[in-house]
Amino acid sequence: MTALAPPPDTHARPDAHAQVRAAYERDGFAVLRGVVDPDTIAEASAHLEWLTARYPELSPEHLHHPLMRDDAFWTSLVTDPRLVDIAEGFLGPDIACFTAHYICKPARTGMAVLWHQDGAYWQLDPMEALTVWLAIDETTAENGCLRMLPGSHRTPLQPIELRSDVPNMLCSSLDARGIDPARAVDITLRPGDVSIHHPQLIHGSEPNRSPTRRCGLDIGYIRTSTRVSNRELYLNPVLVRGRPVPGVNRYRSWPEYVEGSTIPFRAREAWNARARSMNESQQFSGETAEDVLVQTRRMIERLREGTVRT
Ligand SMILES: O=C(O)CCC(=O)C(=O)O
Repeated sequence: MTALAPPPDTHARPDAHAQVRAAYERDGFAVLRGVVDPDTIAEASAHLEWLTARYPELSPEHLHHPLMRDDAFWTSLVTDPRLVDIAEGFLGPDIACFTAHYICKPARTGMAVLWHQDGAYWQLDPMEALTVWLAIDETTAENGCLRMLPGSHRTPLQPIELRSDVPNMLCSSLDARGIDPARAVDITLRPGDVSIHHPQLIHGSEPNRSPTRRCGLDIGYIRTSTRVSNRELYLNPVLVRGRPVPGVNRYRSWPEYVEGSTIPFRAREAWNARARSMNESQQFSGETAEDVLVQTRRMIERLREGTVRT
């Protein structure tokens, strides 16, 4: 399926950052190997199973961030310094997370994600953002790994078209008539690897045709100077590092671990100390009390209607 050479790999080498940067600037994406340790990935996998058992009415491709609004494990993952360091390399020292969701494609039935540019679904001003995709499972061409079109990040944002002719997670795509799929690169990852991409990069993924699950955590980081305007769709973002810019966004506090509100992860006590210290150092706003399932269903409904940008 893949015609081009695989994406450049980077490990924790002294020149890794320069290589990642060069790949990102040239292609609009890059791959970083072995970013997150196996024990944390095993916890993320347990978290995913916990969420799917808790919300059996949701398709596992749609485990969106409202479900994890008050979830200490999830917040510990999106604020994990190994991931935030990557974001800092592109966005600078003041960073927030405005969205993150597990995209889990079950064996044999997992849906495709049609060609799209992330920025077309976001209302960010300015569009200073980076997508960080953390592999929870191994990803392969057979199980529906990400596919990127190198250099397509230089394409302006294209309109979204509703698509119901094939099962697909976003219920939409850009006009794909000019796209040659043979030019796409398969992003094959091991658990704990990360791929990053630009908000204008054209990418997608095939259905899962394999006997194994394919899951990743798809995280959107922004500079704190970027305003998140789509208030019906996004919650108050999470400040993950540095300082907020006054008057731009309101941030929600870091949730402490409470039994039953997430999985009992190993670092929960250290996390609670970190969360308390963060919450004391900032003036965070309270989050809406709306039911998390209602918020999630609204997100899915708006994807179906194609009203994600209004
Ligand atoms: O996980 C997938 O297959 C698609 C993810 C995606 O489109 C994204 O990270 O922007």
